[in-house]
Amino acid sequence: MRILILGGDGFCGWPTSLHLSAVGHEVAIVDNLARRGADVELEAGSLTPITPVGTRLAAWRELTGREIPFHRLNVAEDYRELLDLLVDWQPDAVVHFAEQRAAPYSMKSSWHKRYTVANNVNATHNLLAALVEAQLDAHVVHLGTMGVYGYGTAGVKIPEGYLRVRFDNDEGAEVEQEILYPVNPGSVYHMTKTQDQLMFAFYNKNDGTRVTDLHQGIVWGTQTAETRLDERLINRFDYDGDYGTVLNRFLMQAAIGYPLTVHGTGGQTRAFIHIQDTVRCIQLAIENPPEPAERVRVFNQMTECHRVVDLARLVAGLTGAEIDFVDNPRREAAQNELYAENRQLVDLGLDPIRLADDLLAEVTEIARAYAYRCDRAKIPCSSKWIQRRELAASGL
Ligand code: NAD
Ligand code: USQ
Repeated sequence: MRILILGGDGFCGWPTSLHLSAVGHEVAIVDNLARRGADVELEAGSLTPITPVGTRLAAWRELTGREIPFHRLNVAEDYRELLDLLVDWQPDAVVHFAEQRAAPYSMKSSWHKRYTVANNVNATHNLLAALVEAQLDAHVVHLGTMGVYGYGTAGVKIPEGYLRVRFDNDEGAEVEQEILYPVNPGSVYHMTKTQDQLMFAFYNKNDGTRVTDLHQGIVWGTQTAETRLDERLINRFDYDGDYGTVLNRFLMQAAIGYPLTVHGTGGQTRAFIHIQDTVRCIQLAIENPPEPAERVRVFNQMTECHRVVDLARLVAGLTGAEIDFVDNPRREAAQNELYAENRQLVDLGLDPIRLADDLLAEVTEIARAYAYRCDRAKIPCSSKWIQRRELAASGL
């Protein structure tokens, strides 16, 4: 298949591009390098030494003989270029990673909030409008988030996208319907993902656009079978307070002897998936597209749920690291239960990688190998959900 990867230079997009190319698909990447720009803005780069896009792609060509064309364009702004590319290249599927994905970054200031909304909402809408204008029936595979549901549970597993509800109509008869699961975003970033859902539902209903929305949990790990082939292909490893995610941060903190930064009590429960499973799930979604006129498919792309404090204890047990319970910079429940359904991807053939597998050790080894690149000053989370001025005004 011909597969266009929007955001193909990022943490999930790069290994996905290589994996799809390795299994024989024809792949092209679109990226505006905004993520590399954020490294410059935040003065905090990837722990691993990622090479420039041209070097990455040349290394892949040299190792495998496979070409991956690269198009530098802003999906949220360069509509005409995106449309021309879709018309010229005629992809069978478009994988959409091209959004600002860090919750703390999205809460840093009003500029960051506005940038995240403008970038994410316009990127998704431009893609949908361009597919219609190009009269292209490409399957859109979007990276959404488990965070659209919020992290609560009504005592049942969170279903995959839709909730069956029963209510009495005006005549008193019981009516049953399936609705999109009610959204409950916890940051401006997560809010943009709930808006993406509405756009997919509308274009699917109005234009028959075929969409699979992958509600992904927190991705951990860094390397995949393909990125391991050569150091020039190495994947990024975010550890800073804005882009670093919790388990990779703990593994990296342990590797450099920095106490593990548990926010609050650590009672927050979240869903997780290893990066190797991410690329496999995307392959499964692409190779099993929705039928024409099928409603938006939603898969929960996660393999297990853990409490933050349990992850800290696990890493501390493996490495001897200390745990530091720090004030929580976010506004989130101090503790929650989380159970989520993930049957559809398992039924399609996903064999989940578990935390118990030896990949925790691999991540620790990578973190140790590149520990000299870490700037310890960038580790604390400085982005606060409620700024001091707002906090005083609200009396919280
Ligand atoms: P990332 O920031 O590493 O990659 C995103 C890529 O998209 C970057 O290379 C960036 O330059 C590019 N991009 C952003 N806006 C763009 C635009 N307007 N035009 C062109 N390119 C643009 O993020 P990631 O971790 O790879 O996440 C990819 C997707 O997966 C995101 O949509 C995110 O919401 C979702 N996701 C990520 C995680 C995770 O733990 N990393 C978990 C769940 C969901
Ligand atoms: N946390 C800590 N200590 C840290 C960092 C985080 O205790 O040093 C806590 C946070 O307070 C939060 C939890 O760990 O309760 C998860 O935080 P995170 O930064 O690992 O993940 P999150 O902000 O939820 O975002 C990440 C990705 C995002 C994706 C989301 C999936 O950056 O793109 O959408 O995971 S999910 O969490 O399922 O919504």
